[in-house]
Amino acid sequence: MRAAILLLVSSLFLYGAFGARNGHGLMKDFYKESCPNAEMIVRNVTWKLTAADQFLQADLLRLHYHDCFVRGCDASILLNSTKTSVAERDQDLNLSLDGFNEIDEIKSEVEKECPGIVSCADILALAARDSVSFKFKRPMWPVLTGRKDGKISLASEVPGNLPVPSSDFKTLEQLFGKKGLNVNDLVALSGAHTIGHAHCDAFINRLFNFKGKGGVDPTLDATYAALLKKKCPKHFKNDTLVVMDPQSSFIFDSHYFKNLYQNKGLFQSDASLLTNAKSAMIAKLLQEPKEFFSHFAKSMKKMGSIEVLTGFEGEIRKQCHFVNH
Ligand code: HEM
Ligand SMILES: *[C@@H]1O[C@H](CO)[C@@H](O)[C@H](O)[C@H]1NC(C)=O
Ligand SMILES: *[C@@H]1O[C@H](CO)[C@@H](O)[C@H](O)[C@H]1NC(C)=O
Ligand SMILES: *[C@@H]1O[C@H](CO)[C@@H](O)[C@H](O)[C@H]1NC(C)=O
Ligand SMILES: CC(=O)N[C@H]1CO[C@H](CO)[C@@H](O)[C@@H]1O
Repeated sequence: MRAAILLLVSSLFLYGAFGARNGHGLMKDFYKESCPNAEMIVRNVTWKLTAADQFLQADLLRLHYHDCFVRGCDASILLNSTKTSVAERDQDLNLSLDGFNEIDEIKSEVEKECPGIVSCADILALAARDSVSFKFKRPMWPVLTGRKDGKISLASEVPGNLPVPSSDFKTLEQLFGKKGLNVNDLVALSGAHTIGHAHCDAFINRLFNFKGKGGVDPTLDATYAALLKKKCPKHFKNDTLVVMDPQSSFIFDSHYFKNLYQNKGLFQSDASLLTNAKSAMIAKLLQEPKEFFSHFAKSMKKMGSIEVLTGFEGEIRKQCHFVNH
């Protein structure tokens, strides 16, 4: 008895200390027997949708990231608010999330072939990978499967788990650390900002009255800052979109890190990667496309394993927006 308690205590300790829950029970091609075409259906539908909408790869990649950082990769980001509880996706920070309808479309194609077998969390992880991979016609990172869907989604769990764009390096390091991700992962995954767009409110604090001193963030390139001010004046329109990687915002490449080194990282969180010697060194290395792709792949595999539900945990949702009855 005493030994059992000791074992329990020490394994709890190990779990806590090393985030051992991350990825337990995931495997390659989990649906090989139960739904052999699942991954191909997800890929085919995702590619069709991506061909029709060049914004989709960024939408899905971001959705997967937001899912994983709050309550693990359990598709909690896809759940709608209910009468009694406000869901993650309806937290202020998240109002700009998109891609939900596309996930529904992919899910319904998979359900046609194998009802009740493939989780929304796996579909989201696969679709994010496949959408970014569309132009390359090969998978840009490995996605293990076997995730189950969670039943809880709380807006109140977003702050403190998801970094905000004004986060400094220490905060980012800490928030990523809580998820079992290190500085290598932080830098590589920040490279996701090589695609996509942002709203003015995410960086307006850098343009006017930065830290209450009345001016522009001195770490932001002055010419670029002037351009941003034109797009996002003090009284900006809340639907203005700004590209995050100016020359190639639809192209998944290592250009983000070149921009970063020209002091054109859009958010303080981006710029902060140059404020630490180690992360700055990694960011320099990742300017090289080959290095970026291989680091990104490794880190995405880790991110996709954060606090996953597997085995008898969770459920396979019938509809990604709602828990089963
Ligand atoms: C390091 C901490 C991070 C912060 C503070 C951050 C913050 C943000 C913010 C503020 C936006 C703009 C949202 C908007 O205004 O509409 C954004 C966009 C985006 N983020 Fe991040 N992010 C971080 C890490 C990541 C990671 C790890 C990924 C994925 C692996 C990611 C993927 C994206 C993508 C693809 C977009 C573009 C979305 C679109 O165009 O629809 N971000 N991020
Ligand atoms: C997916 O697309 C490929 C290429 O177009 C096709 O050969 C294959 O039959 C499709 N598979 C499924 C399951 O939709
Ligand atoms: C879920 O909520 C979103 C945003 O409030 C809404 O647009 C959507 O129609 C809802 N989805 C379903 C299936 O009810
Ligand atoms: C943007 O501003 C308009 C007009 O002020 C408002 O009606 C709308 O709800 C805002 N949209 C968001 C997403 O905040
Ligand atoms: C649409 C939009 O951007 N909504 C909110 C997103 O998060 C920021 C930061 O918390 C809010 O200021 C926005 O109102």
